[in-house]
Amino acid sequence: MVGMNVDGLVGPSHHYGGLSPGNLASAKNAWQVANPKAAALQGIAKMRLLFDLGLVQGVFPPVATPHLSVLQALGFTGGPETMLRACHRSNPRLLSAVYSASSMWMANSATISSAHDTIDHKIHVTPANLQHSFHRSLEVAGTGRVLEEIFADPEYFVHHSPLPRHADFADEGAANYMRLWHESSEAGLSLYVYGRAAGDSAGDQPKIYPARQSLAASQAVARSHGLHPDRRLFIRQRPEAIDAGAFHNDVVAVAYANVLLCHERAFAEQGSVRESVGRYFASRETPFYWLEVPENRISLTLAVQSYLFNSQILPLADGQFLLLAPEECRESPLVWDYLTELCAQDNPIVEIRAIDLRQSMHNGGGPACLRLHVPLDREALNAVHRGIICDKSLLDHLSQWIEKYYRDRLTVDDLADPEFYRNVQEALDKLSDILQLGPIYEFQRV
Ligand code: SUG
Repeated sequence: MVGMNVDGLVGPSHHYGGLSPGNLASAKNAWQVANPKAAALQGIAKMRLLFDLGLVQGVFPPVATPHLSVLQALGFTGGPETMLRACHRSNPRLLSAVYSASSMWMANSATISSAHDTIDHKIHVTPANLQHSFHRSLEVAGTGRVLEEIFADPEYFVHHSPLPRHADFADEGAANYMRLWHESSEAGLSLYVYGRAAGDSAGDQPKIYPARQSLAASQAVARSHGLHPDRRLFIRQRPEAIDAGAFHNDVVAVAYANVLLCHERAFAEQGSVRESVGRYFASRETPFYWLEVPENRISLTLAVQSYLFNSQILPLADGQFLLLAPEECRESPLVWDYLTELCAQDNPIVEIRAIDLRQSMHNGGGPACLRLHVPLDREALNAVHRGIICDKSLLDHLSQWIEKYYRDRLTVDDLADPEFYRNVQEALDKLSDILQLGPIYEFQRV
């Protein structure tokens, strides 16, 4: 199993719209000045780091913004520039939503199941419906189209439609999905984490912020992917964690191979989750590391501020792992000391590094949010569209493209600028060439 990470390229319209209630960073930075150029270059630096580590790294183009068809559907008329100006005057929040660059957070784009876990031995892909937030729901069609284009070979990949768009089936993709496995066996254990379920009592639900992922959605994804029933678990996220700002599971837990690093208050029935996972690995006589961070060392509040659990766990040689944490973890002595201790203990994590992703972090997106992990072996990897697989030359090319087209200052008000609109289209048109993807954008087809 080689596995690959696909990172969302930050789009040229990256800005701070304050569009995500329950996401504390998004609310705090609402309407601040963003720097799309720095945001995109920070993303490239992360991809470069993984490539330099010898890992397979892919890049995923941003969904085209603005979503003009949405403005039309909402009654705006005239040419693009007229509609954008009118929308800015009457409803700037809507303008922010149709221009949101939120497709960068690839962890939310889809849930992908390994061919080693599915009954037909194919890799199954379901784009998340992201129906919880309006601006994110606009990503779905564009993302799904490109996923089909990149993972096109039916010999290896099966694509499903997003789940029906209703709160009962609210799906936020791999941000609430973890796969555990051990190198000695190809099969894995799938953990689906949800925030709410039909028939919930008041005590099951968070009191301040909304729970996004529904149990019915997670069950539907597992069912349609044909996951072996004895190798999946549905786990309730702790409502208290959601109220502390963990709007996705990947803000309080991260897993890779046979390591699960989580906060003490990540899951509602934490003890029984630990037991079930432990039993799974014990029955296969393979080692498993449950690394639980106690509240008295790092509070839920600090976990959300530092985004410690949004780190990426990456394989090094000899079965050892590197933890790639956001820079905010290094800035907190409590968090950094804890991580340093963790590295010295008996577990496969032997190194920590911090990375500056501040532009994305200010909208609530850390290292793990920016990537979608795709479990695949060498043969399936050979079937992936080559144009998106990073090497030095592609990363250099993308950096030059960003330098040329991206602004270093963008506010919600700037989104009404007609020149900005033309500039974004030109940039995206060029990007589809760089990634050898053909006309993936609607505006390229009309
Ligand atoms: O859905 N932020 C995203 C952040 C997603 C992070 N992803 C994971 N945890 N996997 C969200 O809340 C903010 C956009 C704005 O406010 O402009 C936003 O959509």
